[in-house]
Amino acid sequence: MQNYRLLNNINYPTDLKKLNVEELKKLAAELRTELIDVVSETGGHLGAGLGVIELTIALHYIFDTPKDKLVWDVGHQSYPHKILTGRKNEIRTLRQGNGLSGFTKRSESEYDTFGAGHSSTSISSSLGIAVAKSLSNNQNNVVAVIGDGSMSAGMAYEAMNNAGITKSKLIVILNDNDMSIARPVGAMSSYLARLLSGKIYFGFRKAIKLVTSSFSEQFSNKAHKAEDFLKGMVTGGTLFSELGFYYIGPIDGHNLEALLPVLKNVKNSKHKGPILIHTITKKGKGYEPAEKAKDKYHGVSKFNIITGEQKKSFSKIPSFTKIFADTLIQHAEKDTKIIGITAAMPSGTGMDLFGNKFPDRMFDVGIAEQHATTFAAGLTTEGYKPYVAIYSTFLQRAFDQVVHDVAIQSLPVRFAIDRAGPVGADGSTHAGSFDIAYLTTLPNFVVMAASDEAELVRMINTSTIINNKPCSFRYPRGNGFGVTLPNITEMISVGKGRIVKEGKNVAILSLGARLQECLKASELLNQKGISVTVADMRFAKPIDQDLILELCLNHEALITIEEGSIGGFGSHVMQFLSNRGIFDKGIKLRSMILPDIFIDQDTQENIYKKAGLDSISIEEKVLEALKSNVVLSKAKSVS
Ligand SMILES: Cc1ncc(C[n+]2csc(CCOP(=O)(O)OP(=O)(O)O)c2C)c(N)n1
Repeated sequence: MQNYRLLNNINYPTDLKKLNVEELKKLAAELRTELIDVVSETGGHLGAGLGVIELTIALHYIFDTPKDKLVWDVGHQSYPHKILTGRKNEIRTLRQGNGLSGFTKRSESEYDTFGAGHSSTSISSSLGIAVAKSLSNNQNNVVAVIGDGSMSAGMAYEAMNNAGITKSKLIVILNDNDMSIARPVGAMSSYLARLLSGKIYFGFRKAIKLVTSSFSEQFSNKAHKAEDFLKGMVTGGTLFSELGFYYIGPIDGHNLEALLPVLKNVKNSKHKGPILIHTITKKGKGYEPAEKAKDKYHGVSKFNIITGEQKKSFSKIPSFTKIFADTLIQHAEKDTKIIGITAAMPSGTGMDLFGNKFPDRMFDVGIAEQHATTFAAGLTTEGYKPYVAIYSTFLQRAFDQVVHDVAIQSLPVRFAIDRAGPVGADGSTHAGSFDIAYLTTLPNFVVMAASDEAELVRMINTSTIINNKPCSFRYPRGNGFGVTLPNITEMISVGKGRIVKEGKNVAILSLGARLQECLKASELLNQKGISVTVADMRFAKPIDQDLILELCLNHEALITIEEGSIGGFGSHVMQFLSNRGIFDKGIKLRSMILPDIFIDQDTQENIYKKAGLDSISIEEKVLEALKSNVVLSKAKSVS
């Protein structure tokens, strides 16, 4: 850490409280410099944190954290909060193995009131905390900070709808930077923009000084005058007011002189019910390359502070995401019924590329995975072919929509499941661990997993002709393996796997992108005189029963492997074999899956090792399986 005049002496919020406003402003500058310096080394989320520097300082200055509860939505903007709450010296371990999480995490600090990673949970969790405090007559405040992008998700409205009728005091800060990861979309974002239209905002900035001196007293006396005054100035706050919130704003979220008195008054008020403070901030504030960037430096790799240039590991091999987008574009050129859908992740899913080509056929629905799914289901009923491109972890949000709106009606929604399996630095909240398990339980579904980018293309091709039921294909985060891509006419047979390497002793049934590791393991085993068959099973549903039976009959041991939790491909294979009575014949079966724990952030490679899904672990599993039989027969002979 650099030598900072103020920050060096700040370890906890109590240290902040010794400073005056001028010093807080200087501290904000130091904190900003430190944040830029840290993220230039670690990579991670930068723009959002830069936008809440003043807000973070103001909140910890005014409120009595951790007794007063502060809940950050998503948690990607919490790095400055971490620096001010006892984690300054560990901040450079962000997003690394055994280091700090890139999101808020209860086990990491008592200042992290509620863990996050997925968006739009903060109002619900804070309301729960606020109601609990009321029930136990605890007077401490509860503050949720939620971005305008995260306000696009249904959960935020469910929570506001409920908060509006409770008598518990809850403070919600709407951090409005007019950005999600990309530009925010939808009617809510237009509404917020209207609230800001020019003179109201600037008028308020000046007026706030006038208001706040008398505001405190009036506010605590139910604030009639102040409320009327504010409402008169900002008629646009009606939506929140109608929902039962006491609306205050918009306020310049970078102006400590405006923020501090408002927060103080709200803190001290005896208002019963929810209060919404609408702050306006700038994503990337104070760092020119971030302010100028299209995504405002939402998530960055390590970068050069002077130039802002990010140190992206250069690879000639395109990512799975890019190959998905390119392939879908090729199909969409021929088939005008193909539609692309993303839930606020246009660049992450490659849907931005699709949208550039087909602006009328790409829909960014906001952070609304549930809606994305049912919206797609609706499109299919009119003969369209929607592709919902979504990260595995975020599809979890839409499980009921997948079951109720898609699978039960057997509607041909295509799910392109990106970031399947371990994702690395984003940690357990973002790991794509469960999609195989939850999708394969559903009747009607075709569930595919690509072993490499060529297979991904074949699966996309095949999905275009699955017209009477839903299907999904999953692929991992990162670059492909550099294999030659097939033509977009090349299909695969539904429910059929393929043998990649033939052997005699052991069969490894691989589902998805661990195939290369299986092949490596087979080489290692060959050196030990064990001959291995490796199959790329392609389908988790329907499983290739014929191939599985055949491999069972011809091999001493059979190992399944997938980048997913229990309940997935391996479980289905075991279920099938047990029903066929295969266990009675003494075949040695093993399944390799993600372990039954949430694995914290680390490099993808380390996570594979920890999960036991790398080539060495596969080799060990095979040896153990073969040996176990020896142990078993020994035990038998002894008895
Ligand atoms: C359920 C869910 N979907 C998608 C995301 C990916 N995501 C992370 S931050 C973000 C944008 C949030 O925008 P906003 O709340 O305005 O915060 P800002 O980054 O602009 O400060 C998105 C879409 C997520 N975290 N959770």
